[in-house]
Amino acid sequence: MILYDYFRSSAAYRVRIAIGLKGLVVERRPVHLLHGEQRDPDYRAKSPLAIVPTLELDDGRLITQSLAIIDYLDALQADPPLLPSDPVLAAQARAAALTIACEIHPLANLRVLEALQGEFGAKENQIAEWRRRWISEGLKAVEQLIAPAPFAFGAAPSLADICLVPQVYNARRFDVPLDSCPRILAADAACALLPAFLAAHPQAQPDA
Ligand SMILES: N[C@@H](CCC(=O)N[C@@H](CS)C(=O)NCC(=O)O)C(=O)O
Repeated sequence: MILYDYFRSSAAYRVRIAIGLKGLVVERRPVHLLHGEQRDPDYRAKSPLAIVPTLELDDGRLITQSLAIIDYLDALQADPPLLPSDPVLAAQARAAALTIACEIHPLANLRVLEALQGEFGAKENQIAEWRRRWISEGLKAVEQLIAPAPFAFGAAPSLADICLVPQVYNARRFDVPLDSCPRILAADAACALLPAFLAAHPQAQPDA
Protein backbone atom coordinates (compact mmCIF):
# COMPACT_ATOMS: atom_id res chain seq x y z
CA MET A 1 0.00 0.00 0.00
CA ILE A 2 1.12 3.56 -0.70
CA LEU A 3 0.07 6.59 1.33
CA TYR A 4 0.20 9.89 -0.54
CA ASP A 5 1.08 12.19 2.29
CA TYR A 6 2.45 15.59 3.30
CA PHE A 7 4.27 15.95 6.59
CA ARG A 8 2.23 18.93 7.80
CA SER A 9 -1.14 17.74 6.57
CA SER A 10 -3.22 17.10 9.65
CA ALA A 11 -5.55 14.80 7.68
CA ALA A 12 -2.57 12.70 6.56
CA TYR A 13 -1.16 12.84 10.12
CA ARG A 14 -4.35 11.08 11.31
CA VAL A 15 -3.74 8.24 8.87
CA ARG A 16 -0.08 7.95 9.90
CA ILE A 17 -1.18 7.56 13.54
CA ALA A 18 -3.70 4.85 12.61
CA ILE A 19 -1.06 3.00 10.56
CA GLY A 20 1.26 3.09 13.58
CA LEU A 21 -1.40 1.93 16.04
CA LYS A 22 -2.28 -0.98 13.74
CA GLY A 23 1.39 -1.83 13.18
CA LEU A 24 0.92 -1.82 9.40
CA VAL A 25 3.67 -1.28 6.85
CA VAL A 26 2.73 1.34 4.26
CA GLU A 27 5.03 3.10 1.79
CA ARG A 28 4.84 6.86 2.13
CA ARG A 29 4.96 9.16 -0.93
CA PRO A 30 5.16 12.87 -0.10
CA VAL A 31 3.04 15.32 -2.13
CA HIS A 32 4.43 18.81 -1.45
CA LEU A 33 1.37 20.99 -0.92
CA LEU A 34 3.25 24.32 -0.85
CA HIS A 35 4.81 23.44 -4.23
CA GLY A 36 1.32 22.69 -5.59
CA GLU A 37 2.14 19.03 -6.28
CA GLN A 38 -1.42 18.09 -5.23
CA ARG A 39 -2.63 19.76 -8.45
CA ASP A 40 -0.31 17.79 -10.76
CA PRO A 41 -2.53 15.88 -13.22
CA ASP A 42 -1.06 12.53 -12.17
CA TYR A 43 -1.97 13.12 -8.54
CA ARG A 44 -5.34 14.70 -9.35
CA ALA A 45 -6.21 11.50 -11.20
CA LYS A 46 -5.89 9.78 -7.82
CA SER A 47 -7.54 12.51 -5.74
CA PRO A 48 -10.14 14.50 -7.70
CA LEU A 49 -10.22 17.28 -5.07
CA ALA A 50 -6.40 17.49 -5.18
CA ILE A 51 -5.94 16.87 -1.46
CA VAL A 52 -3.94 14.48 0.69
CA PRO A 53 -4.13 11.81 1.99
CA THR A 54 -4.86 9.14 -0.59
CA LEU A 55 -4.23 5.45 -0.01
CA GLU A 56 -3.34 3.32 -3.02
CA LEU A 57 -3.87 -0.39 -2.52
CA ASP A 58 -1.55 -3.03 -3.96
CA ASP A 59 -4.08 -3.72 -6.73
CA GLY A 60 -4.16 -0.02 -7.68
CA ARG A 61 -7.53 0.83 -6.13
CA LEU A 62 -7.66 4.20 -4.37
CA ILE A 63 -9.21 5.45 -1.15
CA THR A 64 -9.43 9.17 -0.42
CA GLN A 65 -10.58 10.92 2.80
CA SER A 66 -8.62 10.25 5.97
CA LEU A 67 -11.56 8.86 7.93
CA ALA A 68 -12.50 6.48 5.12
CA ILE A 69 -8.88 5.34 4.91
CA ILE A 70 -8.80 4.79 8.68
CA ASP A 71 -12.07 2.79 8.47
CA TYR A 72 -10.46 0.63 5.80
CA LEU A 73 -7.33 0.06 7.90
CA ASP A 74 -9.57 -0.85 10.85
CA ALA A 75 -11.42 -3.39 8.69
CA LEU A 76 -8.11 -4.77 7.40
CA GLN A 77 -6.76 -5.25 10.89
CA ALA A 78 -9.25 -5.18 13.75
CA ASP A 79 -6.66 -5.10 16.54
CA PRO A 80 -6.32 -2.75 18.31
CA PRO A 81 -9.88 -1.39 17.89
CA LEU A 82 -10.08 2.33 17.17
CA LEU A 83 -13.41 2.83 18.92
CA PRO A 84 -14.60 1.91 22.45
CA SER A 85 -16.69 -1.28 22.62
CA ASP A 86 -19.62 0.54 24.27
CA PRO A 87 -21.86 1.72 21.40
CA VAL A 88 -22.63 5.07 22.99
CA LEU A 89 -18.98 5.82 23.72
CA ALA A 90 -18.09 4.68 20.20
CA ALA A 91 -20.62 7.09 18.71
CA GLN A 92 -19.40 9.88 20.98
CA ALA A 93 -15.77 9.24 20.00
CA ARG A 94 -16.79 9.36 16.35
CA ALA A 95 -18.71 12.60 16.99
CA ALA A 96 -15.60 14.22 18.52
CA ALA A 97 -13.54 13.03 15.54
CA LEU A 98 -16.13 14.37 13.08
CA THR A 99 -16.30 17.71 14.90
CA ILE A 100 -12.59 18.10 14.15
CA ALA A 101 -12.62 16.62 10.65
CA CYS A 102 -15.83 18.28 9.39
CA GLU A 103 -16.33 21.42 11.47
CA ILE A 104 -12.80 22.70 12.17
CA HIS A 105 -10.36 21.35 9.62
CA PRO A 106 -12.04 22.36 6.30
CA LEU A 107 -12.31 26.03 7.31
CA ALA A 108 -8.54 26.43 7.57
CA ASN A 109 -7.54 24.32 4.62
CA LEU A 110 -4.83 25.65 2.30
CA ARG A 111 -7.11 26.09 -0.71
CA VAL A 112 -9.73 27.90 1.39
CA LEU A 113 -7.11 30.31 2.77
CA GLU A 114 -5.65 30.81 -0.72
CA ALA A 115 -9.13 31.72 -2.00
CA LEU A 116 -9.74 34.15 0.88
CA GLN A 117 -6.43 35.84 0.08
CA GLY A 118 -6.37 35.65 -3.72
CA GLU A 119 -10.05 36.11 -4.58
CA PHE A 120 -11.42 38.10 -1.66
CA GLY A 121 -8.37 40.20 -0.77
CA ALA A 122 -7.94 39.02 2.82
CA LYS A 123 -4.70 40.26 4.40
CA GLU A 124 -2.15 38.05 6.22
CA ASN A 125 -3.41 39.14 9.65
CA GLN A 126 -7.02 38.48 8.66
CA ILE A 127 -6.11 35.00 7.42
CA ALA A 128 -4.33 34.32 10.71
CA GLU A 129 -7.33 35.61 12.65
CA TRP A 130 -9.74 33.47 10.58
CA ARG A 131 -7.71 30.35 11.18
CA ARG A 132 -7.38 30.97 14.92
CA ARG A 133 -11.06 31.75 15.27
CA TRP A 134 -12.35 28.46 13.85
CA ILE A 135 -9.71 26.28 15.53
CA SER A 136 -10.38 27.93 18.88
CA GLU A 137 -14.17 27.79 18.63
CA GLY A 138 -14.09 24.17 17.43
CA LEU A 139 -11.65 22.94 20.06
CA LYS A 140 -13.68 24.57 22.83
CA ALA A 141 -16.61 22.44 21.64
CA VAL A 142 -14.43 19.30 21.50
CA GLU A 143 -13.35 20.06 25.09
CA GLN A 144 -17.00 19.52 26.12
CA LEU A 145 -17.27 16.26 24.16
CA ILE A 146 -14.37 14.28 25.61
CA ALA A 147 -13.62 12.80 29.06
CA PRO A 148 -9.95 11.80 29.18
CA ALA A 149 -9.11 8.64 31.11
CA PRO A 150 -6.31 9.20 30.08
CA PHE A 151 -7.19 9.16 26.34
CA ALA A 152 -10.16 11.07 24.96
CA PHE A 153 -12.55 8.13 25.45
CA GLY A 154 -10.95 5.76 27.90
CA ALA A 155 -7.88 3.67 28.51
CA ALA A 156 -6.94 3.24 24.85
CA PRO A 157 -6.47 5.78 22.06
CA SER A 158 -9.47 6.02 19.73
CA LEU A 159 -10.47 7.78 16.53
CA ALA A 160 -11.08 10.87 18.67
CA ASP A 161 -7.41 10.99 19.74
CA ILE A 162 -6.30 10.25 16.17
CA CYS A 163 -8.10 13.41 15.01
CA LEU A 164 -7.39 15.47 18.13
CA VAL A 165 -3.59 15.25 18.22
CA PRO A 166 -3.02 16.67 14.71
CA GLN A 167 -5.52 19.46 15.39
CA VAL A 168 -3.72 20.34 18.63
CA TYR A 169 -0.44 20.38 16.66
CA ASN A 170 -2.06 22.90 14.29
CA ALA A 171 -3.43 24.96 17.17
CA ARG A 172 0.05 25.27 18.68
CA ARG A 173 1.57 26.03 15.30
CA PHE A 174 -0.83 28.94 14.82
CA ASP A 175 -0.72 30.25 18.40
CA VAL A 176 -4.24 29.27 19.39
CA PRO A 177 -4.41 29.42 23.22
CA LEU A 178 -5.33 26.06 24.73
CA ASP A 179 -5.35 26.98 28.42
CA SER A 180 -9.16 26.73 28.55
CA CYS A 181 -8.97 23.15 27.25
CA PRO A 182 -7.45 21.03 30.07
CA ARG A 183 -9.13 17.81 28.86
CA ILE A 184 -7.71 18.23 25.38
CA LEU A 185 -4.26 18.92 26.82
CA ALA A 186 -4.51 15.80 29.02
CA ALA A 187 -5.50 13.52 26.13
CA ASP A 188 -2.80 15.04 23.92
CA ALA A 189 -0.18 14.47 26.65
CA ALA A 190 -1.24 10.82 27.04
CA CYS A 191 -0.95 10.27 23.28
CA ALA A 192 2.46 11.94 23.17
CA LEU A 193 3.90 9.01 25.13
CA LEU A 194 2.91 6.41 22.54
CA PRO A 195 5.32 5.31 19.76
CA ALA A 196 2.57 5.41 17.09
CA PHE A 197 1.90 9.08 17.81
CA LEU A 198 5.61 9.94 18.03
CA ALA A 199 6.39 8.24 14.71
CA ALA A 200 3.49 10.03 12.98
CA HIS A 201 4.53 13.51 14.16
CA PRO A 202 5.18 15.95 11.27
CA GLN A 203 8.76 16.61 12.41
CA ALA A 204 9.49 12.88 12.36
CA GLN A 205 8.77 12.65 8.62
CA PRO A 206 11.72 12.59 6.21
CA ASP A 207 10.22 15.40 4.09
CA ALA A 208 9.87 17.74 7.10
N1 LIG B 1 -11.55 15.75 4.51
C1 LIG B 1 -10.26 15.44 3.95
C2 LIG B 1 -9.39 16.66 4.07
C3 LIG B 1 -8.09 16.50 3.33
C4 LIG B 1 -7.39 17.84 3.20
O1 LIG B 1 -8.04 18.88 3.27
N2 LIG B 1 -6.07 17.82 3.03
C5 LIG B 1 -5.33 19.05 2.94
C6 LIG B 1 -4.11 18.99 3.83
S1 LIG B 1 -4.54 18.77 5.54
C7 LIG B 1 -4.88 19.29 1.53
O2 LIG B 1 -4.46 18.37 0.86
N3 LIG B 1 -4.93 20.54 1.08
C8 LIG B 1 -4.43 20.90 -0.22
C9 LIG B 1 -4.97 22.20 -0.68
O3 LIG B 1 -5.81 22.78 0.03
O4 LIG B 1 -4.58 22.62 -1.75
C10 LIG B 1 -9.64 14.25 4.70
O5 LIG B 1 -9.98 14.06 5.86
O6 LIG B 1 -8.84 13.52 4.09
